[in-house]
Amino acid sequence: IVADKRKEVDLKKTLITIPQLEASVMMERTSLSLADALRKSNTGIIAEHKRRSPSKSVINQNLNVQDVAKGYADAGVCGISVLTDGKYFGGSLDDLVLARASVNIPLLRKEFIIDEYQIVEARAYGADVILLIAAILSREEIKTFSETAKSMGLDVLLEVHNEEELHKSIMPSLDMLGVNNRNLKTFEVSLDTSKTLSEQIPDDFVKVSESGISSIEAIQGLREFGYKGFLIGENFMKTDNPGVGAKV
Ligand code: IGP
Repeated sequence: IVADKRKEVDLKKTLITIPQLEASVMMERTSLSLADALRKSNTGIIAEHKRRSPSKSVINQNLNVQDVAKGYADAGVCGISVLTDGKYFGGSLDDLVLARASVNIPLLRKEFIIDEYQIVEARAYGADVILLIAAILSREEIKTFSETAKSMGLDVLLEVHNEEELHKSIMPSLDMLGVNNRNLKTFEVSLDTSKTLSEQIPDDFVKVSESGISSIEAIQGLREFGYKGFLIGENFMKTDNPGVGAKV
């Protein structure tokens, strides 16, 4: 994936430069904080727009992103995660722009970020939050990328899957720490991943549990371990009306 992204970004840089992205009127928009929304919420749902995935192939190809985003917002979720990766998840930056045009709640650009260019792009296409994945970044990269994002008014969600990634990543420029319950190599999902790692996450970060969450009971169980945010995709997207499942 990282090699694909490298190629994709290098090509994009020749088509639209960073100064061109920075000239977008979207850059002047006041961004919305997902971390704040989660701190204030007593539900904590972050609902994801996800057409397909490497682990499950097709999830739902029949819906339009505006309807999905509106359905999620009407359900009262704290934020929406929009997959922008095309090759593996069938998403695009168009999805992000269309979601932005449809709702006024925090939007997370769900992407494999390996270059600062993608952070400027996230802001220019209407995102409020970026995801950084510890498994594909060095500590130095996490530091530069998160500081760049903060300087542009974006929140940062850092994703880890194990103790080593967590310890490598902890730094003040992160807002939220997400534990991915899905092992990105084997696709196996276990909510115990979140539960085991929770005590090692310092209290100043908003804790988010990601993937494989499919019931209220699961959410309640995770809350007992200090989680305030719950990133849910497939469980909502596999239905005809994702907003109904997201109702809180
Ligand atoms: C959502 P699920 O199991 O509810 O569809 O998972 C989200 O956590 C998952 O899509 C995800 C992801 C990622 C996708 C978590 N981290 C990194 C792509 C890249």
